[in-house]
Parts: sequence; structure tokens; C-alpha cells
Amino acid sequence: MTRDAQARVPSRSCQSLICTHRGRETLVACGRLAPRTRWDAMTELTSLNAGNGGETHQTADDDHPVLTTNHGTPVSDNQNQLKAGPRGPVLLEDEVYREKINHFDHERIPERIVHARGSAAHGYFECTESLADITVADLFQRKGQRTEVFTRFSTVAGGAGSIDTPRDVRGFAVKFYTREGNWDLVGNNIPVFFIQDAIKFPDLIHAAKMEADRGYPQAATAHDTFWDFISLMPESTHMIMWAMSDRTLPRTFANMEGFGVHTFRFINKEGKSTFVKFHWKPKAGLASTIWDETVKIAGADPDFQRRDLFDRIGRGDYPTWELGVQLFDEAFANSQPYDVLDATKIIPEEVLPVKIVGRMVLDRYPDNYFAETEQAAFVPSHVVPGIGFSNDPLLQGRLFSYTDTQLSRLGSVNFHQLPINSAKGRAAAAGCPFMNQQRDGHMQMAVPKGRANYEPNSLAKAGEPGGAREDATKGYVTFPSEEEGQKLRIRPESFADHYSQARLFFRSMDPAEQAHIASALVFELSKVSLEHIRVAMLANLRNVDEDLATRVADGLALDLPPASPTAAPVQEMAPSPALRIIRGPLERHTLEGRTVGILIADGTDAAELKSLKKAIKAAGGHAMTIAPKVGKVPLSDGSAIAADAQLFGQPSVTVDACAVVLSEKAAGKLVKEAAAVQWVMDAFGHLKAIGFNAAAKPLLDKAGVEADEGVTDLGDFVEAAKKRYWDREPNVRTLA
Ligand code: HDD
Repeated sequence: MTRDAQARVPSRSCQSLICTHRGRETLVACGRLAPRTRWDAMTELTSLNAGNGGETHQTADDDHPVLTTNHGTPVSDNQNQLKAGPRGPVLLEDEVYREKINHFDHERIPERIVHARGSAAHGYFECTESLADITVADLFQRKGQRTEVFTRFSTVAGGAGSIDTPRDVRGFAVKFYTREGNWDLVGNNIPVFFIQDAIKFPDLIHAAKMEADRGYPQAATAHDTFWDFISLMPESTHMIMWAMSDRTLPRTFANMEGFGVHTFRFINKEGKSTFVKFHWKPKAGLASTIWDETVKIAGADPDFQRRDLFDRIGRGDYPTWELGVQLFDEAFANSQPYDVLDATKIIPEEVLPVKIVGRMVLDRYPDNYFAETEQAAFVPSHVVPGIGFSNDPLLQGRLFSYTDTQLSRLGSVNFHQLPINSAKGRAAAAGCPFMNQQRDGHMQMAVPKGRANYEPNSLAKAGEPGGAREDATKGYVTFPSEEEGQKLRIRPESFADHYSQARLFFRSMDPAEQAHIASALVFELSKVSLEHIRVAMLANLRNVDEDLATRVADGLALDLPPASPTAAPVQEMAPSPALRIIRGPLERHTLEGRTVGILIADGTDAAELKSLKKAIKAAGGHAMTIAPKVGKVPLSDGSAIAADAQLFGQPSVTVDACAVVLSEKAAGKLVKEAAAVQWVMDAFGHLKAIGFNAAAKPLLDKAGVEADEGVTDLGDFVEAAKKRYWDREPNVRTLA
């Protein structure tokens, strides 16, 4: 009898009671509860619920401490509300129930207005090259010095419950718990931004997120309001080139670069300032997905990237990045054909090389998503001695916004006391995360002793604690840059060039990447319902590159409009091959950290499977067996293994390379199984290596796999599996 059925059974004359004991249910015999007095009945209920009659009941024991309320009162029954009689009304005095539900009702906090969907991990930063002559920042002083970090990756536009793989910029926020306080480097996986001045940020985000009246699209940028805003903000054109490129389709978090975006300052012990731009370079290399693959991943596994982060850390394949800096002075800045204070510009690496000064290893995932990932507050104005800001107006605007948003998100000026935000590097070094005379406020966790809640005071002279004092020698010193000028709301002329670097980016790309950009623009603008917006975008694209504009116009079946007017002449800049993913300096041909899916079924050759798995492991890869039935796959030698995943739940989009190892009989069956045919077809269409044994050939034929360099027998497969086959692309899809 189900619980529902039982609950309906009791009649007035024959009461039955359901007790839940460790998830099991017992029907208490009718008649046993005939109450003598209310108190007797309560006592009896309690004893019944507390495990009479040999029923297993949850009790505090060596494995389980005593359950208590939030105020520490031990709880005797966590299964039933307090009632007046077994079938009577619930009593208001039930504090155990009220406290539990009251807490539950308030479990959610407002999600981040942007970057709501994210995943994070703990790790460390290690200085590999001292920067002691450039900055006093403690974490860069000594080679080998380690600093704890917490790093959160995010999408920008979607809500917390959206998907991991929309076409979107990814946040790349690092909190360094240095011995001199927390430094938050709150960057993205793209080195430029949409706008030059922070006052436009609310407009950008309103236009990018779901449309105000209809509440969709979630996470996607392919819609009217986004492209309307972009078409009217030519300064966003460089960022749009990046956003339409494969950069916004990262394979995993571990395969992304990160950038501080703005120009910052380092300040050394002589008080000298050096401008700096920060770069994170992934050890696993840059890798992206193909649009069709991305769309399918979103359906197959909306949590693909956060799962990968956890899996990698679980396997010991710790995501690792090198930290690089571009260092320059005022003279260099003045010699460039753009303004280093303009966040829509890069300094090409070919012009100013990136110097590697450290590495970050993420080796521990959070214990609790809410307490750590959700409550982490990243605040770009949180810097430490030796690090300062430039006058970039986007950066300056950000310095206000982030503290402000934490007040509504986390609800208190004391958000710095939450464990994830607490300055634990300083606590370890100086014995205390913070020392000052700020007091009280919502959710104050500290219990400061004494009366020194003001400064200066002379209480120490009377033997009382006097509290902390400033220290002009060790404290944070702002770089004393000289500033003067009229108060104006104006954009400098040096910010007027909106197209030269967009052109630089597009022309630096590999032809395959250029085709992806053109195709992405066609896709996105095809989803725009207002034709004048498409036309306005085409007019802007003509200033980037005629060929690009023509390809997009052709894909939209529109005539090319005249180019839009430019505020400054478009300059020809030398291409920067360092910007490429495909055939670029960070493309890695390797199996390290990557997953190879092996499709197996009844009768798969045990020896072939064993040697393939061994070879994948030897190459640093992770082998995942995938079968129509997950529990038990009988192999050719009479043995059987459990598969790692089931065919329908693990389409080939979720793995990096694909092997098919089947018996003739199983292949004969699988040619009639759409999921198996699609598994192979997608692997081919997504330009992945496919290794197969002879018996699997009919499945490859059914999937339309054509012979090429990436389609091999099992012997050559592991080597072939280390890369994607970009040359195959024109054979499998039409690109703009
Ligand atoms: Fe921002 C969050 C990155 C411009 C206002 N931003 C946020 C996060 C990242 C960035 C990675 C998520 C941090 C986390 O994981 O909690 N934002 C950037 C970059 C920008 C940028 C790289 C330009 C270079 N942002 C920007 C501007 C403003 C904001 C110009 C406002 C003037 N950003 C916010 C915010 C958020 C935020 C509303 C939302 C949640 C939060 O701060 O803590 O305040």
C-alpha cells in the first residue's frame, strides 16, 4: 500500500499512523493508539516514532551526531509535525517545524545580475618568476611562493539554472588570498569588452539578457534587443568579433584563456609604477566546440562544463594555467595607435610579449556550492599593496559596482566575514583576517572585545586594548598619478577608432575560424526579426572586412548596404597569429586531460578493448566505455564488464575522440539503432578522430563516415585522437 493510499484509509473509528523509519514506512496497527489522555498519546507516539518494536530508527550514534535546531536544542523527531492528536491540527508552538521551514523559505538569495551561472574550484597560485623589482605585491616576491586561490568560471547572460554552453563570454574570476589581504582579478575569457564606459553597462546587460516583455531567450545572444544595441554601439565591434568566434564556445573551462582585460598598475618599493595587463594561459591548451556540437551538448548535458571541472579534479587532471603579464610604461603606451585605457583594445602579443610569472593549479572542488561558489563575492576594487588601477573608465566604473551589488545579493556589509570571502591568507600570516574599528551591521559574526571602536584613542595607556592603527610603511599606498582637467562628460578622441582592431582580429584568424565567425553572424542575425537591425550590422561589418560583410550578407540573402560612417579612419594593423585557436600557439595535439569514448556492445573483443584502454591511458587520456546497456557488457572471452555510461546518455558530443569496438553481431544490431548511428555521425561531423575495428565498419558506413586522415584502425587511433580534423569541415557542412 502506498503512503498516499494509507493516508487516505484511516477512519474516525480506526486510526492508523504512518511512521517513517530511515525511509521505510510502518503501518501502526489500528487500536494501539486509542488515546487515554492527550499526554499518554503523545508519549506513545514519541516512543513509536522513536523506534519501538525492533524497527530501525534514526538515532544519534558514532556515525551520526544528535540533530539539533539552529539554536542547539536536540530534536527528538524529524519526521512529524507537532499535532493536537494523531489526526488533529498542527500546533503553532512547533518550533522545530517552524524553524526548519522558515529557513527553507529563505534558502535562495538573489542570483548575480550577470554571471549568475558559475562553477568554481579551490587551488593555489605559485610564483615562478619574482617580480620584486616591479611590484611590492607579496604574492610575486619569491619564486616558489604559493598563495591560495578560489576561481569561479561563469557564463554572463543566462540565469543560474540555465546551461553551461550557450554562445557567451565566460567569466574568469580569481580570488587570491594573499598574506596582505585578498586580491580579486575579475576577468573574462576574452581580453576586450563591449563598451568603453561603465555608464553603458546597464544598457548592454538589459539588451543582452532575456527580452523584457517575453522573458526569453535565456542565455542566448541571438535576438533583437542584443543586436539592436550592438548595431548602435560601434565600439562593441571588436568584442563582437571575439564573441562570434570559437572563443565563446570553449570545450571546457580548462581549455580557456583568461584576461584581466584592463590596464592595471604594478607599484614597486621606490613607488615607481609599471602598467600591466594580465593573461591566463591554459596548460591544457585552447580548445573549442563546433556550433552544432555545442547545441547538442546543451541538450545532452546542460552541466557539461561544471561536470568536467569536477571530473578533472576528481581524476587528478588538475586544471592549470600560467599567469602572464604584459609590462609597459607611459612611453610605450603613448607610442601605440590606440589608447591603453580603452578596454575595447588589446596589445598584440607580437608587439609586447607576454612574460610568464606564475601558475595556477585548481586541485580541490568546493565542499558546498552555496556556501562557497554562490556566496563568493569578487570585487575588482579589492587589490593589495603593489597593485593599482589605471584611469580606464570601464575599470573605474567597476570599482563602485561590485561592492554595491554584494549588498543586495548577500544582504550585509559583513559579506567579507563569510568564510569564502574572509582574508584567510592574512589570517594565516598576521593571525587575523581584518582589524579595524568598523562595527555591527546585519549578520555580524565577530565579537569584538573592549570599547576601542574609534580611532585615535589612548586606551592602551590605561591598559585597555586600543585596537589597530594605520602603518604608513606597510599599508596600501595609491600611486600618486598627476591628474588635472575640466570636469566633463566626454569620451577622449583616442577612443574613437572602433574598427581597426576588429579588422586585426578577423584577419588574424585561420580560414576555418573566419568561416566560423561569418557563419555565427549569419546564424545570430537570422534570429533577429527586425530587418533594419540586420542591415545596420552589415553596414558596420563593412568597416571590418569587405569579404566578411559580403559572406554574411550572402548568408542572410540581403544586399550589402553602404558602410556606416566611422569616427576615425580604420587602420591596417599587422595580424596577430597569437589570437588563433585553430593552428595557433595554444592548440595542443594531445590526449592529456581529454576523454575518449569507446562504443562497445555484447561480444566486443576483450583483448582489443584492453589494449586500446591501455594505450589511451599511456597517452594521458581518459577512456570511457559506452554501451547500449550499462550494467553488464559480455565480452568475447566470456568475461563481462560494467560500462562507464549508456549510449543514449553519453552522445559522442560529450567526448573528445571516438572509438568503435564491436562484434559483427552487435554491429548488425546497432546499424538499426539511431543513437548509435548518430554517435558515429556526430563524431565525424564534429571533426573528431574515429578509430574502429573491422567488425564496426557497417556502422561507420551507415553513419556516412568517409575515409580521411582522422578515420583509422585501432592501431593508429590513439595518435590520431590527439586532434580535430579541420580540413574535413568543408566536406560535412556549408559555412558562410
Ligand atoms: Fe562585471 C560580475 C567580469 C564589466 C558589474 N563581472 C562579474 C563577474 C565577472 C565579471 C567574471 C562574475 C564574478 C563572479 O564569479 O562572481 N565585468 C567583468 C569584466 C568586465 C566587466 C571582465 C569588463 C572588462 N561588470 C562590468 C561593468 C560593470 C560590471 C562595467 C558595472 C559597471 N559584474 C558587475 C556586477 C557583477 C559582475 C553587476 C554581478 C555579480 C557581481 O558583480 O558580483 O556588479
